Order: sequence, then C-alpha cells, then structure tokens
Amino acid sequence: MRRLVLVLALALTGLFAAAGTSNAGSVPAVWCGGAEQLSVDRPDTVNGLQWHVIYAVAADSPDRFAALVSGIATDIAAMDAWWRGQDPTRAARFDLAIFAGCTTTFGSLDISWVRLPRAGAEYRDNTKTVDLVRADLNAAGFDNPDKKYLVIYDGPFDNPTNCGKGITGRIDGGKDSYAVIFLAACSAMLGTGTGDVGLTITHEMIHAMNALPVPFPTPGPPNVCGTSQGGANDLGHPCDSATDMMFPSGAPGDTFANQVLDFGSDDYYAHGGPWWDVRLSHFLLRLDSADTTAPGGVAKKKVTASSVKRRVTFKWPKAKGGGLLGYRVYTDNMLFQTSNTTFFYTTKKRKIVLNGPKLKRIIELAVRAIDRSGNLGPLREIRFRVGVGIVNAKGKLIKDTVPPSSPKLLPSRFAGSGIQLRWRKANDLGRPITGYRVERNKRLVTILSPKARSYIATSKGTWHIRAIDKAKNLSPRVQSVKIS
Ligand SMILES: [Ca+2]
Ligand SMILES: [Ca+2]
Ligand SMILES: [Ca+2]
Ligand SMILES: [Ca+2]
Repeated sequence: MRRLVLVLALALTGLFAAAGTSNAGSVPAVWCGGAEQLSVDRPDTVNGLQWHVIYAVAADSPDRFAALVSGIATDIAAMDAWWRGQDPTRAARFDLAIFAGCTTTFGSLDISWVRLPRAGAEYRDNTKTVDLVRADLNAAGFDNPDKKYLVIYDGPFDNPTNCGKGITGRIDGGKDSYAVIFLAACSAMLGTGTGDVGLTITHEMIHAMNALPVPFPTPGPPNVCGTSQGGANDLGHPCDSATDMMFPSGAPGDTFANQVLDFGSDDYYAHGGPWWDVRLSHFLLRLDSADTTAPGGVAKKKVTASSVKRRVTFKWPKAKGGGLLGYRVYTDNMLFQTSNTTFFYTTKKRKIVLNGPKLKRIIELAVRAIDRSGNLGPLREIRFRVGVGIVNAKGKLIKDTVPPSSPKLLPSRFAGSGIQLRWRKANDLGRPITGYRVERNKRLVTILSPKARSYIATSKGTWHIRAIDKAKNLSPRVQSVKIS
C-alpha cells in the first residue's frame, strides 16, 4: 500500500504541479489504440511472463478511458525509464498489442477496458475494494497464470490517502497477482510522468512482484519498518530512507527523479540475501541477456494424458531450443506446483501425476517451456476426461488413452495337465473391451475373446491376464499367478 501524506499534499499542490511539468525524464506517450475500448486481453505479441494493464470503471461511474488512457501510458513509460535508470539490466515486461502505425512501446500497451459489474457504492469500502475488483476481473477472464495485472480502478473509494495496493505473496502470475491503483484517491498528476499515479504504479507493482514477503529467514531484510512509523507492525515496507520507492508513504514533491529502487540494495532488490529478491522476477525483462527467442514448442501430437483409477499422468516430449529452464505446467488454468515454493515453479521432468480427480471429470492440462531469460514457448493444451481419454472442446472422445480395468483374478484350479486361471469380466469404464491378453513372464502367449473367463496354463512361470480396449490399450499388470 502507498499512502499519500495528505496534509502536505493539500498545502503544496502548486509545488507539486511545478515539479511535474519540469520533469525531463518522461516522454508523453500517445496510446495508439485510439477509440478502441475492448474488454479482452488482445492476442499476445510478447513472449514471457508479463504485466497486463486494465482500466476498470465501476458500473455507474463515468467512463473516462478515452480521456485518461494516454496519461496512464505516459506514467507507465516514465516508470519504465526510471527502472532502467536504477537497474540497466532489467525492465518490467508488459503485454503489448499490435496497433497499425504505432511506433512507440508504451503507445502499444495492451490496455483492456472493463466496465465492472457492480455499482461504485459496492466498491467504495477500502477494506473490500481490491478483493471485489479482483474477483470481478477474474470472472471476466483476467486470471492468466502467466500474467500479473495492473488495474487502474476508476470509481468511488473511501480512503483519500490510500493510493493503491499490490498483493504480496505471489511470485508467479494468476488470479491473485494484482496491483490496483485508486484514481479517486490519488490522480492529481496523472499523465505527467511523475507524481502519484506513476509512483504508485511502480510501488504497487513491486509489492505484487513479491517484495518483502513474510515470513523472513534469519537474518532477513534489515530495514523493514516494523512499528517505526507509529502504526501497526509493518513488515512489508522498508524504512531506511524516505527516498525509497517502497517507503510506506509518499510526499508532495516526490518525483521519479528523487526515488530509488531499494536504498542500500539490502531489503528487496539486488540484496543478495536468502529471501525473495524482486530482481529475480521473470516478470522483468533480462536486458543483460542476448537470448530473446522463445523456446520451441513441444511436439503437439505427443502431449498426452492417461489415468489408472483416479491417478492421472500428464506427459509431454522435450522442447526444442537451448537455454531451457524447464516446463511450466497448468491444470485447469492454474499453475501446477508441488509445494508452496518461494521461487518460480518449473519442472525439468516431462510428466506430472495428479491424484484424486473424480472419474469422468474433464481436466484442462497444458504445458509450455520457459528459458533462463523468462521467454515462454507456445502453449500446448489438451482436455482429458478421467478414466476415458482425450476429448475435444465439446467433451467428445477423440483419443482413448486410458487402459481398461485389470481383470480381477479368481482362485486357480487344477485342471488335468495344467492350472486353470480364472478371472472376472473387465471393462473400459462402462464400454466393452475387445479381448484378453494372456502373458507368461510378461510375454504374449495368446489373445482370447472378450467372452473368455479362464485359460489353462500348462507351463511354469508368472502369468498375467490383461484386458484390451478398442484403442488397443492394455490394462496394467496387477495380479499374477506363479506356477512352479
Ligand atoms: Ca495481450
Ligand atoms: Ca534498503
Ligand atoms: Ca531462448
Ligand atoms: Ca480405454
């Protein structure tokens, strides 16, 4: 959260404005989308984990998108220039669109326009604003696990000194990776490339890239505020310098020119300690890396899933291209993680196992490669019906990848010259099977009809009976009979 020191702000409004107009560091950006007000995330043109910008207006508030959008782009451009000045090896990676004739990066920002579903009166309680705005934007589809969202909220808000809030605790992207700016509280210098909006955007984005996540190891960041500001125990901000971009409050006269990214490089950025460092965020471009190419896709045809009972295995082949960091895996549009890791979750393995999904449920499974510079390969996605196979968007089976059940063996009997193996009928989740495969020492002996329920074994060895489905999947070897 970034607070404005309101008393001073009122007293020094004139000075504040003067500082803005004399700021030489920012370039006004003209947003190239023109009159285009789309409530979607436009097709992506940038490879990598990225920040997506949303202008969100309450249902009954005046729509100021057209009037404000270039100012928002200008303040984001100023933030970018400042960041590169603080650390020439990094810059936030933004979602960019293709607009005909556009020649500037920040004119090309993919900014979505969203008319929120609730009236402003519902959002105005500052203890609820972020949760409600986020939930409504999630419902509108802004929950991509490869994105963080910067939201400019335009509607009533009842705390005149709270300029914004960034949610800490998420290194990765997705439905709770949000930074929200409250225009009603702090918009005096919007579009000037400095002042509240630009500084607050930067401050909240740093929070949302997981600056100062509690709990800390020991030793941890040396300068968290604690109770030094007279309020509650604040562990989410540093208090070593009022010039720090993450200082809990801003003051009139603050501009990008007098703000630094982690004063002393010891708390949240380039600090070298064992707690999360925002500089490692994959939401930042690696300007010090020559690798700007996305890793190759994994071969589509070999992305597959199967299941045995309620245990689902999702597999994919190796991605092409060098510098591979690993794979990001998604289940139902959520990043798959094996534990609550403090670092970006990637796996070098080429399969994951899910335990417990219900039979016949459809799960969306997806994978993409990521390289060490944070470039992402193309997304490969399948829909899998547990116990059945790969299905299309309508839920229709397109490839049976699931073996039938294993025939349950009954006690064997002596039968003349051999041993009679007996079993109960197997099935392929309700569908008929096409036969039984008899194996001795894991080698094919014979195939029997689906009506067969017994077989007389006449030699020593380990015997298995496996069911075969229409797609020639074989049931797993579960029970066996040993003849010695
Ligand atoms: Ca986009
Ligand atoms: Ca510091
Ligand atoms: Ca690469
Ligand atoms: Ca099957």
